[in-house]
Amino acid sequence: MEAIDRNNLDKLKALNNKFVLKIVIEFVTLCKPSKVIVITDSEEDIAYVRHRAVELGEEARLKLEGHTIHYDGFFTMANHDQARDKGNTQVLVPKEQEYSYPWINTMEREKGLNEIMEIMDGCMEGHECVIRFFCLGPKNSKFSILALQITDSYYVAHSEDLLYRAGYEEFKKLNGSNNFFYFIHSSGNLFGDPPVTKDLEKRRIYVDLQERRVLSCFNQYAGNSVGLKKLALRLAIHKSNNEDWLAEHYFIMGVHPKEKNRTSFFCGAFPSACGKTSTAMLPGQTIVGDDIAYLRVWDDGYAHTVNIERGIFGIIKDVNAKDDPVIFEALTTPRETIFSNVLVKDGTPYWIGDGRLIPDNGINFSGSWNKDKKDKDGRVIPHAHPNARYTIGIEELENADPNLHNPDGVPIHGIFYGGRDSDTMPPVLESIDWEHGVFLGASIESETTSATLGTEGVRMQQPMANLDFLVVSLGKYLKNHQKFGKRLKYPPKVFATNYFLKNKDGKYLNGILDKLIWVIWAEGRIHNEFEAIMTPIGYIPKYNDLKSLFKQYLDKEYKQEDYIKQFSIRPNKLLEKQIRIENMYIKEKDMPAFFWYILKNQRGELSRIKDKYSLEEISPFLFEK
Ligand code: OXD
Ligand code: MN
Repeated sequence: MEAIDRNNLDKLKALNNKFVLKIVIEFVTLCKPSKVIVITDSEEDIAYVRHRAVELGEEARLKLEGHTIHYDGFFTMANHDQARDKGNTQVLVPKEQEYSYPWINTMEREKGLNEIMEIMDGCMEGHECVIRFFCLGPKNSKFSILALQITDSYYVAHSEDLLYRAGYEEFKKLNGSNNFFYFIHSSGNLFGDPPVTKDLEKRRIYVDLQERRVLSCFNQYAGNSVGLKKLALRLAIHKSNNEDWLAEHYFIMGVHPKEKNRTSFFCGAFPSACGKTSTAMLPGQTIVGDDIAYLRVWDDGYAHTVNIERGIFGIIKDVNAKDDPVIFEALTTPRETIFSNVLVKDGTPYWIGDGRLIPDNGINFSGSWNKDKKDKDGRVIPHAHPNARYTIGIEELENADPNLHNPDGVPIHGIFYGGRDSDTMPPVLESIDWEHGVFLGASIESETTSATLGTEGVRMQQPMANLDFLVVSLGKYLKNHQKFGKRLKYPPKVFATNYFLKNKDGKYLNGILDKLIWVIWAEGRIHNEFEAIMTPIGYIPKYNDLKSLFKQYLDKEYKQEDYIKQFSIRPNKLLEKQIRIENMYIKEKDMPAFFWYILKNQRGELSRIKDKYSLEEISPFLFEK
């Protein structure tokens, strides 16, 4: 270990943890970096990370103070490192389990480890390797899990400072135990200026449940490289499903209805790029988290939750002064912010849908760019990538909720499940009870987006928007949800939302800010303030309540004809959906019985109303008693 000097070694030794030392020795020996830098929680060490990210060219300074730009690898619009790589993400399992999870990429552990260790042999040659310590969740909290990150990317290390709580001092409190997750990441061979991953064909993300670690190499995109984000979510799902809590792809927000002097807390799961961050950021509300939450049964009878992060790695598309005023303001004023994969001209970042005039040329994720630029396959290169991102601390935002670091988390009153669904589900729907809520979450469908590699616009099942990260069988996962709710005296009310319903001409039936109304209506339902209409798929709002909420919150006249279009029940579309859901879940071996019971009942009810009305769309008024 000549790569580590005395000072850095002392920092490691001060932790008094032989497991940390063993991991560092194993991976430094394998990856062969030229130097090892250990980062503590000190201001000086953290400033060093920020400084090196720029000095090494992984980030470049922009015009506004604190703003930097980072680029991930790009060859063509179809071959790049600008999104999560689901295909090369594998869960390593014992041989006999390899084919038992129909929805999860699994690989035999020994085989996977041999393969990735070979790829990682020497992958950090000529690079510095940074050792980082973080705390997933607030400090001194029952929820939290410590995490060790080893990476040769200062961009990854810097992003983690914005996104997670420092944990070097917390590691000391472990008293030598191995009760932590760990992540090894390398960008692999780099080329160009800025330096990006060259050999994308060697990109691998292997989740080793047995050792509570994830090995990730030959990539830079944060969804693949930042261990504490989606890689830790996978480890947490494994742990929580073998214990008695939940690890979810949830935002957490405080909802503050006007003139009521109260706050209700909601979680929400939406597949990537389906309105998750913008729901958590709705004007007038507060944000606790926008991506990942741990939930526990609390002794006040509620489920409590914490944001395991303290920052946002958000999609920067259609963020403009009108539709996303809070984020737009934060991103256009000086503060520590990393932009990735956007267009830069004269030190100013531009992204898709920012409401500004797009410059004709500049630097973007494809290098030097002009508006006619095409890739090798003849595909037009947009000025910014549709999955371009910003990384920022939540406390930088004026709507940060004061409970962000509360070790007890916040009580959850409601949960939203939403997808990108152009023709099936109404904009908001309330479940009948907890189990029906689990069913609603389990039956989210969504059209694919640019947040993952592959074709966009394909309808996919997205249970709890967590399928990409599942490492246990869906049946086990749903049973864990069911049991969790049963243990609560006050289970949250569950709502399904759909912001993407379209008319026959492909035009959206809702305005971007209308989601505020669905959220406020749901909050009112928690407090028994609105009546609702029972339909075969759950409760929907009454027209008059929405009409006054639209007026009060958006100063908008909500027309009855719009309500009818949005909230009509579509029996044929819904019956088709039921078949798709059945086809998916039938492949699972250990499904909970309640799921099939609800599916069967709904199918019966939908067939009944289909025969009764013989209509493609049944007006909500026909369900009103
Ligand atoms: C994300 C994602 O970045 O889910 O949050 O892809
Ligand atoms: Mn996410």
